[in-house]
Amino acid sequence: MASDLSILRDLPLQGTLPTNEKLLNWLAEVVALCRPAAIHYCDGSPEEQALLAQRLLDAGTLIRLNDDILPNSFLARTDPDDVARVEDQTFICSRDERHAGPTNNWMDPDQMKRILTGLYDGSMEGRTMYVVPFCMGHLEADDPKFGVEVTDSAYVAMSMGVMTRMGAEVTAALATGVDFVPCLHSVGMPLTDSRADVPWPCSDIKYIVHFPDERMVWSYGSGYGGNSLLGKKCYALRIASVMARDEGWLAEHMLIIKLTSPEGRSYHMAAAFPSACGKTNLAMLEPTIPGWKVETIGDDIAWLRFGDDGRLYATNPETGFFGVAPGTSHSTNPNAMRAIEIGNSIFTNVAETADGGVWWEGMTATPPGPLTDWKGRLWNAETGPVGGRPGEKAAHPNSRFCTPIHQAPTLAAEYDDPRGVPLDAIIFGGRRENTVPLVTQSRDWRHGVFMGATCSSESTAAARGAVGVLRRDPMAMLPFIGYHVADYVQHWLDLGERAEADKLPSIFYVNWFRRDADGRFMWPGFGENSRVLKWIAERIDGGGDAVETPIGHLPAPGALDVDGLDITDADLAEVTSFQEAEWRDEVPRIGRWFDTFGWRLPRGLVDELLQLETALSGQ
Ligand code: GTP
Ligand code: SPV
Ligand code: MN
Repeated sequence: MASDLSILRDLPLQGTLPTNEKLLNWLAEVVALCRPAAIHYCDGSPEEQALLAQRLLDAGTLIRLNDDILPNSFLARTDPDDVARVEDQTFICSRDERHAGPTNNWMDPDQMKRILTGLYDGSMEGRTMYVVPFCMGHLEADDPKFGVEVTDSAYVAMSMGVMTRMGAEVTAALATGVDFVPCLHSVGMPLTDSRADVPWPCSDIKYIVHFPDERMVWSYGSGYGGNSLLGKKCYALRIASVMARDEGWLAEHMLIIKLTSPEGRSYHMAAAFPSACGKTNLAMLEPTIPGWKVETIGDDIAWLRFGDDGRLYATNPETGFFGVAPGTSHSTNPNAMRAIEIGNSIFTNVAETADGGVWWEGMTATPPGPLTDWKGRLWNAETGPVGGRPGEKAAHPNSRFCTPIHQAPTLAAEYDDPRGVPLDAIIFGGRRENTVPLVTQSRDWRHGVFMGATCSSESTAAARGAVGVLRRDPMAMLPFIGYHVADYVQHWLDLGERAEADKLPSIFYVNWFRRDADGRFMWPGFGENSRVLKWIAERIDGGGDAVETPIGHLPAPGALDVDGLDITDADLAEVTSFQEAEWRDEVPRIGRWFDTFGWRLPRGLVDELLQLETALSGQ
């Protein structure tokens, strides 16, 4: 049904409306439903970013940081209940419930639309509706993936300007009639009857909803990160994973790096670790071993497609970092600190120093004097927040920096190549205090897919809920697969079957997080992880000594370069070894995990589990 477009012309408009008919009709529908007071069609210019910042400063959403310390940078403090992704309120509303599978929340799409239409009714009253045209990946890609986010949050519009290719170039492409994914977002706090605004508007009711059959996203009630920057997890992972299933590629929660050896040989690697488990850190790693170099291509999302040469190529669809702040320091991730210090960043829920800088736990051993904590309270290291509980952290554990990727001193030239980079290795990882060794190489693609499918991690602050609870996180995609988990793993297996085996990347499994009896991390991690990357590179070239175990190939004693590393022989032996007793406990846990897949459980996974059981019983 054609909408009445006059409803668009009747509103105050900043910018120029596009000519794409589907877009105009959709905007008219949204305006009729949400009833915003004005429309701002974004052009993505620096002037516009400055204007959005000014509006957010006026509204009290942003605080300007000290220009001498962090030029053109801002701090947002969210509502204390809007600090992370809300997985319990995230839905995959496929027409058929079976397509959402056992790992996603599902509701009938019509029923969900009725609920959300009720919530969106007048939800933008008194607010400006921002129309954000964006492209995930390069505009010059073979098959550029366009989206338009409509949002009543200037913070979201501004952040999308950092995280995506946003604005006039996309509008020009839309004018040629290309399709796009409609992404509707409202914070769910209308300013009805001139009700006063608050610095961080949001709603107690939150829904992050995907309609995979229609390729559409509706988000309501949250202004935070993955809940509201809809190009990121909602489009580039959940919707894109469905596109990828249908089109024969992979949309993954992976970083991408280029590793170069002292001899000048380069390797491209993609690594999937669950949220807050080290992707940004590995993506910007500063090697501790002489002569090795890591360059950054992506830190959170990778799209993998086969090239004409039969190899698997990886691109990063994003243009910014939305990185975990706590733990980021000049010693753990100096390149992230350098990127941040250039400025042009939006910080969310970090602490503020007395001179208008930022601070978070782990940045320095002690804070530089009293702070304002993420809730806006005076805070000092001895007593914690004034009026709060002692021991409360100054920065929220999921506080983040949003920074343009071009500011990374490690950015690889290949980042700008629309074809991406051919992968030599895929690395899976998780946060496990035991069981999983520092690094394991799979025997082949199917075994590697088994490693990915059984990947597990102790939960982090990146999602609302308990922290430190062990859960399976297949390919680090548990919260991001837009369809049935069994079909997703089968898709991985099928791609391997169809490819030429010698052209596929080798698959590895890493764990930086093994702990000793005192709870201390036994592996020093961060820049020292370059030692593991070196062994992986050697393995790719057919070198690097390994021992074969029931779980795959582990570095042989002495194979890992530990020259100058501060670790005891006992700790090194423990983190790099196959712990038989722990794996005897692990196998039934994997069995129970596979039980949840139901009858769609891929045969390849069953065979791998049986093979592991047999190998263990022969030990
Ligand atoms: P998302 O953006 O949520 O997807 O997370 P991410 O995978 O990019 O995680 P990130 O690199 O931001 O790391 C999360 C936390 O893990 C930070 O507090 C890091 O300091 C910490 N971390 C990263 N790498 C290591 C490591 O090698 N060892 C240890 N002990 N901690 C690490
Ligand atoms: C994650 O949680 O994996 C993130 C942060 O990268 S968010 O964008 O909020 O999803
Ligand atoms: Mn992530």
